[in-house]
Amino acid sequence: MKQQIINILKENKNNIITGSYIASILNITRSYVNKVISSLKDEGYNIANYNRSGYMYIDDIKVLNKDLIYNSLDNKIDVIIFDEIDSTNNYLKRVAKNYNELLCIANKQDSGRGRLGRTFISNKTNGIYMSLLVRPNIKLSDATKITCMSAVAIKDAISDLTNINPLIKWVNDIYISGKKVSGILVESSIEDNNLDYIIIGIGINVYRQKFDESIMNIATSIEHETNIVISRNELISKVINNIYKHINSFYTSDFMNKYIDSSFVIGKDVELNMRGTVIKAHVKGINNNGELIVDTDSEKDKVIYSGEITRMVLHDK
Ligand code: BT5
Repeated sequence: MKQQIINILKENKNNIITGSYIASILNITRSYVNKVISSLKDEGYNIANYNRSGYMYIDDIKVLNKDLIYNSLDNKIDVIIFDEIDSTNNYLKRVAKNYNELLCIANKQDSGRGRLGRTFISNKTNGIYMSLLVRPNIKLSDATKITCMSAVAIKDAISDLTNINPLIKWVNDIYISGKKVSGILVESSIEDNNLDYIIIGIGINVYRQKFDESIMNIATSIEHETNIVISRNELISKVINNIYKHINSFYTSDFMNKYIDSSFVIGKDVELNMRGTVIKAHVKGINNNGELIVDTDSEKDKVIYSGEITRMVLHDK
């Protein structure tokens, strides 16, 4: 029924049509038409309401579309879309044994996860919540670099579609104007000391939205920062294409240089929470393994890897 109503609305694009007109064509009640249209709007369809029961189809730029995504992928992999799921990372873990590669996307996650047991909040239809299952041919010791590689893939895709150049906050956050627009959660499965698979989980705040109180002051969206309404389908395929470009040339790609060049933290004074102990440090750089190099009161050029840090607070200079 959804598709039939979309078809009627699209056939009458730029014209106002009434709920009773749709109801009479499809032999359903007006209130049912109303219900279906509300759920279409919920999926991202832009349908304007006029008076009480007039509708006008505007566009579907905000709607996830599996065919559009698949057709734009350089490397054709299966794509699965859920309207709502616990977590796209969790889903891929559950089905990993049945697939070589798979891209799972959701309009909303009920238990979206961040790192170290933290939560990643989704706002239905207003963001990208997706995970990619891959089995890259890389050394286990290089798996941590996948987070850096993914950050560069996201940052480049956002700059490609907008007029802004996001920065990367070590180790897994993408920032615009000092606020977080995207986070990455990479999880890997190891078998016999080799990488079995990697799940790259990516959350991006795409459209303007009312953020949960807990993140209101730290989060932003691409639309809020640029006033551009981009297509999630286009952004998804660009990010995935960028990831594959780097994975396929992992040992020759320049992603780590780009990661370092786009760093939001180099040169800043920070507070590092090292699993409970807070130390003050000055960030001098990031090395080719993606580790942080800092000066602290007691140690110069201290190398810190991401697993040691539970939180980093920046002090602008
Ligand atoms: C992350 O963790 O930022 C990793 C986020 C990964 C999310 C994706 S969505 C698809 C896939 N499936 C999942 O279940 N997860 C992945 P972390 O660096 O630990 O940051 C978490 C912190 O970011 C929270 O404690 C909040 O402070 C903040 N936060 C939560 N939701 C946010 C949002 N939508 N935008 C900006 N900040 C947010």
